[in-house]
Amino acid sequence: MDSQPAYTPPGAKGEYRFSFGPWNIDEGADPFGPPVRQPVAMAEKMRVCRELGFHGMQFHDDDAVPELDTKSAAEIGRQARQVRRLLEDAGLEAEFVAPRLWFSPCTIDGAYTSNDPQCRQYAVDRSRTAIDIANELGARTLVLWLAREGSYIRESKNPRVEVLQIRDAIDAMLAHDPQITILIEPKPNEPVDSAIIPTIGHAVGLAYLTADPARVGCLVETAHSILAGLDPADDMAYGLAHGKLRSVHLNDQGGLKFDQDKSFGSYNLRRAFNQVRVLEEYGYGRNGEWVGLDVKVMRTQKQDANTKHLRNSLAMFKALLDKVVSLDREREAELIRERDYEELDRYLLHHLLGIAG
Ligand code: 3MF
Ligand code: MG
Repeated sequence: MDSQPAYTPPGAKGEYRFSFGPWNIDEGADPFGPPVRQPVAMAEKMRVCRELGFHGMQFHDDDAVPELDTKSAAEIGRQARQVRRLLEDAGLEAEFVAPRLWFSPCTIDGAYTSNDPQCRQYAVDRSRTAIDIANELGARTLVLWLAREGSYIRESKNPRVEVLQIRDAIDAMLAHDPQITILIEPKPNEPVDSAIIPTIGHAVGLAYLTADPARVGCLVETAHSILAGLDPADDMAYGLAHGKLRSVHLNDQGGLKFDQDKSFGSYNLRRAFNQVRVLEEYGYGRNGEWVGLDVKVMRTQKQDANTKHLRNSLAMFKALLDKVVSLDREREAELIRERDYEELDRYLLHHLLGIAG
């Protein structure tokens, strides 16, 4: 990309649009125990979305049209239009649609990279349907979380072939709709042992392999970067440097364990500050990019307290944005010139703690 957005001068705080997905208000089941809360209807999730100050929702294809594999194209279109009306009534937009390619019996061993050609075909057909649903919802973006693209044992698949299979699948999606933008959401593991596109570097590289790289970008999720042992702010910067960071899933993660999707800033405020900083300084959001919060309700929350993680994460983003804007840049630059990183470290921590001096 030859046109990098300008560095934003301190004080010029950006405006952001925030979103989350219906799965972010869930019933609390985990692999070791059943649901602990009642399901919340889609219209109620939308009402909460608006009330909490979010601007849009994200969807899996079957969040919008449940059990879509059993439905005709006409029926899928009709149900998607109903969801569009619900969104409009709530004063919300749809950010993206993501094909849920990890539930079907056809995708047990992967979707685009399954060893069974019929299953690969299912995955591409389902992705095309997800694009049709996106169009009905007014979303211009398809997100690919490549959940099962990889292996449980390395010898079961050919890794070079896998990369090209995903490229071919993306090319088929680009050809299906000349307007759609496709974002790759990498994650290094879970559910597979070893994902074939584990990091943002892999996702950006894959974008350049496709037939229309300008329409293929990436989505950085905080927890996924941390699971890869990387710094989420650096991953965002890498995507920004390539002009390919088109969405984010902010949350937090306490190191190398199961994917936690904790509230934004919950584990590491400084790491969260650096994410807000890199977005704000490089004009993220000024071209319509959304700030998504992919955060999970703690299983311990009671029914009537099941949206506080969303409220808290949004408030944390805004609080850290104030910290970004009020950072003393001259002082920081002076400490960098002096190579006094011990003092810079102290200044940043005191700034985050609100300690003067
Ligand atoms: C998995 C995720 C997913 C994706 C979602 C949309 C449950 O770790 O983060 O959220 O974000 O499927 O792509
Ligand atoms: Mg996510």
